Amino acid sequence: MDSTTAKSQRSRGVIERYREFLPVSPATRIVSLGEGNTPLIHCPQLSKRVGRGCEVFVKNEGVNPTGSFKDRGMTVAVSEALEHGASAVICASTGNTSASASAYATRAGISCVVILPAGKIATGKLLQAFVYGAKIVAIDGNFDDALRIVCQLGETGDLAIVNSINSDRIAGQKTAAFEIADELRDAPDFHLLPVGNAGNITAYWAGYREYCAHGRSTKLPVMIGFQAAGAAPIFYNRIIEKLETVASAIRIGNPASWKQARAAIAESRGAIDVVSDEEILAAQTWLARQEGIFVEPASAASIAGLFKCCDSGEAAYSFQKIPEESRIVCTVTGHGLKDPDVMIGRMKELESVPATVGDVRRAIGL
Ligand code: AN7
Repeated sequence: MDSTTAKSQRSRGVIERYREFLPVSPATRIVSLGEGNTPLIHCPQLSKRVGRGCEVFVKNEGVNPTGSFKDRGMTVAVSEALEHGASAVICASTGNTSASASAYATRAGISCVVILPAGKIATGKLLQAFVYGAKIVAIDGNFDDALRIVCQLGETGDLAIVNSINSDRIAGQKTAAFEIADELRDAPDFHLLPVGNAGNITAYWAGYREYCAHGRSTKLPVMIGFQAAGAAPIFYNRIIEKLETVASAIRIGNPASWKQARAAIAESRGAIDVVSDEEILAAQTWLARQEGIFVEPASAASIAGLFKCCDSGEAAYSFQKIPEESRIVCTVTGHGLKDPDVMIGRMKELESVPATVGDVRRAIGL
């Protein structure tokens, strides 16, 4: 590789792009897979659905190196872990954190341990941890049990926790807010996103505030978070032990960043709301078929949430009187191919036809 190629590779990734806002020093060896700089997609069909001249954009985090937003925080967390002498990282996960941690640990040349709720990890995500070579431990419990165990194991000299209780993770994830404000030349008016452990809503709000404080944007968005109805501790204001949702990524009953999420919602005059599994799956299909964006079920919670704000008198935040020409950003957090089982179940068995132009014409209906 010549030095120009090496340099252009190093210049990709969120740390290179937003170094001044991140907790890294000139001496930090950056562990990156070229995360961030994800598309902010203008969505005409979603905009029409909101009406009143509003514009809706989807921030497609599914195109990050391991297929989810977690990579933004992981580049910072693993780079810092390495700098502090860690020889391994550990995390609890509903799937995406473990996929990301496994990849970045490998990239750093250190090992990775992931603690997962048995039977509750989407196929593609479990496969990622396996292929990247993590040590995988499945427990008879949910994500909250896994995180409790990780916290009890604790940090030792050479084992670093890379869940979002690690502030480096939140710091890295703030860069999504920076990218949005840079691209729109200001913060949006509304920001909608799914909420599980509540690290991401915390990170976005911190990012928007920091950018505004530095004069890089002039306003702050209203933050609206969506939980799955069967896993909605923040909405119901109590720890949920019996969790039930098709959106396995956000199957979390006792979020680590609960207080910070509440603060983000209160300070931005936003809201937390719930969407049903049925609404989530309908939104997932709608987004794929109307806008060409295939996201995992948990990610479709932000789109289901947008529909609820538009249509339902029972929404925690109504768009019925939304100011005209508002700009709305929905984050979709993970790629659809990670968690395909429900949609595979809905796909009809394909029947083949003879390999002739005539038969194919008939099959198409020409
Ligand atoms: C696709 O991977 O918690 O509210 O362990 O994978 O910041 O937790 C994943 C969470 C939304 C929720 N969408 O974000 C994990 C994990 C997707 C996710 C969330 C997750 P947070």
